[in-house]
Amino acid sequence: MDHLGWNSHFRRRFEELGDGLIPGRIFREEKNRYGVFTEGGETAAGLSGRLRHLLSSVEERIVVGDWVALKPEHGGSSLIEALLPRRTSVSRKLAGSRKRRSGGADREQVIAANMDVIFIVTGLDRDYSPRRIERYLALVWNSGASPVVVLNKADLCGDVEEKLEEVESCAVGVPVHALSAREPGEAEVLRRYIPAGVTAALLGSSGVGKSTIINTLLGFEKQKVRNLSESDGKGMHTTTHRELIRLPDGGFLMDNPGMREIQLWGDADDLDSAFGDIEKTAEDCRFRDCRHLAEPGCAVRLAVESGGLSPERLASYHKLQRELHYLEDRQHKPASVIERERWKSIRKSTKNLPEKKS
Ligand SMILES: Nc1nc2c(ncn2[C@@H]2O[C@H](COP(=O)(O)OP(=O)(O)OP(=O)(O)O)[C@@H](O)[C@H]2O)c(=O)[nH]1
Ligand SMILES: [Mg+2]
Ligand SMILES: [Zn+2]
Repeated sequence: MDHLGWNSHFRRRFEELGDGLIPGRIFREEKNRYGVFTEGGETAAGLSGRLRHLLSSVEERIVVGDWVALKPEHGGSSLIEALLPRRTSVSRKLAGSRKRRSGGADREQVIAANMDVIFIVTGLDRDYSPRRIERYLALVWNSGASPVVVLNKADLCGDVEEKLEEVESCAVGVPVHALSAREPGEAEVLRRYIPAGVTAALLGSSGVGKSTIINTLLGFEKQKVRNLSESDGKGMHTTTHRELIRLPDGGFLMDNPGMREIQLWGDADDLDSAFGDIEKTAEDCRFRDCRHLAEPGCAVRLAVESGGLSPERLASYHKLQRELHYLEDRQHKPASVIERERWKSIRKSTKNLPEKKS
């Protein structure tokens, strides 16, 4: 099962569970029915009553990419009895609503689990925005996966080199590729990030070409792609489901519906990774806790004045920092603690499953 992304991390956790279970990986989710890859092939599965109860009490759900433990049932389908701890997870913030039972608090929504690589896809047409790329980068650093920036639709852009340089300066240390997804020869550079055993997700606004990238790498039209005639259909999502797609001789690529807005869920450390250049410059600020606003001896603002750092990038940093500080106040527990606590009760619950009749 190594080609599915199975490794010693998941195996160890799986072995802590009760008997009679088999491991599987979620590749599709549709209204509480799941498509799962197992060693023996694909199976359809639903949640066991226990697990549904357990997950709803911690406001968690199973998502595409998750590793689970299944109990095979008569007739070929299975019940999901446990969710294995995630190695990485992509989360965004669902704004609290007063109408919700949660009492108006913001909530975390996990949209993908156990991704190794995340392609942040932007179009080099009207979609292009370095500020949005920065938000995506903060989101990806928070997930634990490695980001790769894809500037698609290079054929529609007159100054690709300039854009590449601009993005490289705000995505420090992150690979950036400009290409046209419809050209097989150009999309090819992405394949090296998705060898067998690796799982990658494509994130970006609607219409940037995520599904096109998948089709080109596959060599056939598996995913529905927006028609040219509809290409002005604002707010229209062509892809409506999250799904893992296997590349021949390679790993998995997850297609996603376009994201309308990126609300961050994370902490200040993720921001530091996304703004490594600012953090580095900040080492020369006079005050250790300099916020780079109006403090004397601020090296970051000096860099802006001397043209070494763009004022927009600093503004973006401040804006994201405000959002994250706000979130940190509201989060009671770090994600790792929640993951640990959930695992404890999941593991316990599989120990007293009814004995399998043989
Ligand atoms: N000119 C040009 N058009 C492209 C390129 N890549 C994709 N497109 C077009 O852009 C449109 C949108 O592509 P999709 O692949 O459907 O975009 P998506 O990101 O999957 O969109 P959603 O599924 O709605 O999130 C289609 O008409 C594609 O043919 C490219 O490199 N150059
Ligand atoms: Mg799509
Ligand atoms: Zn400073």
